[in-house]
Amino acid sequence: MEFITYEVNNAVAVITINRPRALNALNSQVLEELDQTLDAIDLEVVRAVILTGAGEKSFVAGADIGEMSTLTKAEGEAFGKKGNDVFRKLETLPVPVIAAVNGFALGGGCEIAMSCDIRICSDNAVFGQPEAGLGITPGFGGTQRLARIVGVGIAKQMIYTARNIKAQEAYRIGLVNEIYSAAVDEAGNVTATAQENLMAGAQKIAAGIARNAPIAVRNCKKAINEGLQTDIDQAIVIEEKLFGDCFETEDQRAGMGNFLAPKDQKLKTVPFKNR
Ligand code: CO8
Repeated sequence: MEFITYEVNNAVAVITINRPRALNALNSQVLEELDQTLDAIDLEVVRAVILTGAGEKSFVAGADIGEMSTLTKAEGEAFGKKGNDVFRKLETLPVPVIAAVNGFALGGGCEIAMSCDIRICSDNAVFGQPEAGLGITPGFGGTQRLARIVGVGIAKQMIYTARNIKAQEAYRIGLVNEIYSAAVDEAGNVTATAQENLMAGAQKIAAGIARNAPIAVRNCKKAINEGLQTDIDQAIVIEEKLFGDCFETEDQRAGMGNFLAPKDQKLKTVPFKNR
C-alpha cells in the first residue's frame, strides 16, 4: 500500500495514515487503502487498534481539498458516501480503536478520530470542522458524531463558526480523553517527544484493553454503540443479549474461575483465549 502502514505487536495493531506531503489528507486512494486494511485485520489475533498519522505535524488535515474542488453534486455525494462507509466500518470494527491524534485533525481528520472509540492527543493537536468556510458541510459524519460526543450546542458552534480548537479546549469539551506533552529532564533536554509519549500512552491503553477477555470487550463495544442509537428499553435488551452471550465461553469460565480460586493460585493476568 502507498499511503497506509500496518503493524501488529502483542495483539495491538497500529494503522498509520502515511501521506505526509499533504499532511495525511484523505483522498480516494487513502480511503480505499484504509478500507482494505480494516478488512484485513485478523480478529483472532488483534484485540485493540491504534490509528495515527505519519509525522509530528498532522494526524489527518481533512479530506483532500484538491480532489474535492471539481466534484459535481453527484460525485460529492458519492465521495461523502465512500468516506462514511469506511468510517462506519472503523466505528463498528469489533475491537476497540484508539485515535492517537498527533497534530492537525481538521474536517475529515476530526471526523475519522470521532469514528474511533477513544481519542487521545499530543499537545500540538488542533481539531476543527472548517468545512463551512470552504463552502461545504462536514461530510464524513461530522454533523452527526460531533454533537453526539460533545453535545449539540458546542458542536453547532464549532461547525457554524468553522473555528479550530487546540488540545486543551478539545479536552475541556470531552473530545479527547488525554493530552500528552514532551518529557524534559532537569537540564531542559527533551527525553521523549510529545508524539513518542502519545504513542506510548496509546499502547498502554491498548494493552489494558488487550489484557481483558476479548469476547467481553467486543460485546461491551457493541452494547454501548448500539444502545446509544436506541431508546433505553431497547438498549437494555441489547445489553442483556450481549451479557448472556458471554456465558459458557472459555473466557468467562477462566475469568470467574480465577476470581474464585484460592488466593495462592490466583493469576495476575488471566490468559484469555478469545473463545
Ligand atoms: N487537502 C489537500 N491538501 C492538503 C490538505 C487538504 N485537506 N491540507 C494540507 N494539504 C497540503 C497543502 O496543500 C500543502 O501542499 P503543498 O506543499 O503541495 O502546497 C501541504 O499539505 C502542507 O500544507 P500547508 O503548507 O498548508 O501547511 P501549513 O502548516 O501552512 O498549514 C494547515 C497547515 C493549517 C493544516 C493547512 O494545511 C490547512 O488549512 N489545511 C486544510 C485543512 C482543512 O480545511 N481541512 C478540511 C478539509 S474539508 C473536509 O475534510 C471535508 C470532509 C468531508 C468531505 C465530504 C465529501 C463530500
